[in-house]
Amino acid sequence: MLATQQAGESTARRRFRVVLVKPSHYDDDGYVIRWYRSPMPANSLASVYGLIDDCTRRQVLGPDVDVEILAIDETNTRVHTDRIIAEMRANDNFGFVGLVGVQSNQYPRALHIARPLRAAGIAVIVGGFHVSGMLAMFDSVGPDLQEALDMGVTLFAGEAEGRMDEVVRDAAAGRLKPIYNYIDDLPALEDAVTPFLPGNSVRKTIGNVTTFDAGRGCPFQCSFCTIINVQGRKSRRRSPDDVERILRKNYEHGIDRFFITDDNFARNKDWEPIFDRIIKLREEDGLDVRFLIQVDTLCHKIPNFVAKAKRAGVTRIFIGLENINPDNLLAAKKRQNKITEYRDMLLAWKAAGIWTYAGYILGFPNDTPESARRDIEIIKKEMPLDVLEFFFLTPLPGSEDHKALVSKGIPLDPDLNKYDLEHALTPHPNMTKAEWEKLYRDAWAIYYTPEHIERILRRAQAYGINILRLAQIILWFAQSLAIEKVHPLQGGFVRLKSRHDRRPELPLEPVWRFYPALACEFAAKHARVAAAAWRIFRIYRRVAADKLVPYTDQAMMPVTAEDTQTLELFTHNQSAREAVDHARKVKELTGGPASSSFIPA
Ligand code: B12
Ligand code: SF4
Repeated sequence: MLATQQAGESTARRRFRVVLVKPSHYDDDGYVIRWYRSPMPANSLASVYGLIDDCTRRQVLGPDVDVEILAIDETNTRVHTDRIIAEMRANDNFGFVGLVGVQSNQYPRALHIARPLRAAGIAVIVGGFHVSGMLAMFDSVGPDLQEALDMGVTLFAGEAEGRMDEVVRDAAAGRLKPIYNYIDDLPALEDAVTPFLPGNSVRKTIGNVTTFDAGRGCPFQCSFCTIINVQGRKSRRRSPDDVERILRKNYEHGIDRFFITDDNFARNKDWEPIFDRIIKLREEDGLDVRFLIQVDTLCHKIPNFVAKAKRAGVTRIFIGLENINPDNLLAAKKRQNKITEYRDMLLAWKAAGIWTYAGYILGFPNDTPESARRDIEIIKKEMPLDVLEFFFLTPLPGSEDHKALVSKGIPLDPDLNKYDLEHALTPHPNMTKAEWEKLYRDAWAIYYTPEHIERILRRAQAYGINILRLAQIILWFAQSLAIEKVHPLQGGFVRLKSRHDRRPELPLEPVWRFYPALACEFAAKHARVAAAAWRIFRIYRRVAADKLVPYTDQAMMPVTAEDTQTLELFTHNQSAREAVDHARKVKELTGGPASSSFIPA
């Protein structure tokens, strides 16, 4: 975990200590969410580590200063502020603590980590989506950013590529500014320093997977999205050479599975040269690398995109499906999501033998508990999707929705810890808060029934997908909320809790209560996981035994003109019917592929 700047011989050598912490956040009982193993290394942490490591190698503090970097991901490692203070003190506080990639839900935890450090006189810098999102959308700092400034914490908004030298030098000279704001000056990423984390950090994650961003920015305008306001709408990307460097470096260390974190890789302007380079690495140089990428619902219309993704080793895609009600999509300015394209798109990926994950947002203005339940049933029956995950519609700081609500003075939940897409935070026109929360809990159970899990596995087997691996992922997604009470994306392997790592607003539980409760919880959870795993394994065995029996169902049927009359996806409400009419008109006017192939002209 230590990167040391090697410099020439000198008796007056100094050591500049940088401690990078990627904070976690608190669960609903107030305990820090931490695991024995988290699913994968954090790209934000790797990016910032890589940038400081680069400063180190270029000796930006001069040849007489060694720079040590320690990276801590709180989702898999306990943050001991007392130890950080002791080590910094032993070094005359020559260094800083960077709170890295801090999301809104992690901001309260980040400030709790910062407070004792600041009291000990240690320089602290906080960066990430909360600071960037707030400074992107508002002219003045709100109360939460002000709280950090009052503590003497430095805020960093925007991206650090090309800016880290200044920050490191200012920190070393003891003259950090209160705010570094680069939000309106986003750096190019070609030849930018690539993300990197040392082996000790990576080993605290499950398996041989890591993350990197091949690009940033998305051209669309979804009103709930923070990315476009923080990372912009223009595609900025790493070069194919950069991507090859990242892949080779990881491959040498046994890491061959990657989550490319671009929010929309289909709109990375260099998706094709990047895929071409990866195809070369796989087909000519023998690197068996595989990928999960995020794409939009029109990606299948980009010539060659799906075919090259397949050859480049993409085995899974994540799609922001969000909703099947066109009124809701329109309300969220998600105009690129056309329900008339959904089946075409999913079938294109399926034909390539690629798994599909999709996100579904609950709580759009037209949703009611009944309509959302019906929509999930329609998806199960008519769309060949593997993994579906649910979120609350959330006004995330940095989004247009958040800004609009704040400007209108609509009451928002003041607890940033809840801005994790897993809480109901605003009043809803058609649901009480309790109904909305119940809908969120029910949605997982409605989708992941034993019958539907069997159907997903049968479909996958028919498309030649590895169903044992898929069954494991289904176990994770189906049980995470029920057993661990967190979204699967926040999950990990074996939950760890420390009595002292509780929100300061909540009381410290006595030893006699905390530890017995923890032991019971541990035993009960693992019994439930074992039972759920056994149930899913039995389904898997049943499906695997029928390997040679042909399987098909409604969702797998090729798209036809009759679909518009027969499928509930297109007939379940007025706005769905109107979307079909609209697609038909576009096809008549353009005579071409502006809408789905199944709409008769
Ligand atoms: C990959 C990813 C994940 C992965 C994480 C994998 C991984 N470990 O990397 C997974 C799928 C697990 C995940 C989960 C979640 N995520 Co996420 N995720 C992302 C995504 C797509 C990319 C993150 C990234 O790598 N960005 C690129 C880095 C380089 O950017 P950055 O973090 O801003 O860092 C730069 C600057 O901010 C600055 N900087 C940052 N820190 C520091 C520190 C210092 C000292 C300095 C000088 C500079 C600096 O320099 C960096 C380099 O330029 C982002 C969207 C996005 N485009 O960023 C969402 C995003 C960060 N996630 C988000 C959310 C809400 C979540 C979840 C809460 C969802 C859920 N309920 O499960 C969980 C939380 C889990 C957790 N413990 O973090 C939101 C946060 C929004 C907000 N305002 O808070 C985002 C923005 C997406 C969205 N919906 O808007 N996520
Ligand atoms: S498609 Fe995704 S990344 Fe792009 S604007 Fe919409 S939500 Fe944001």
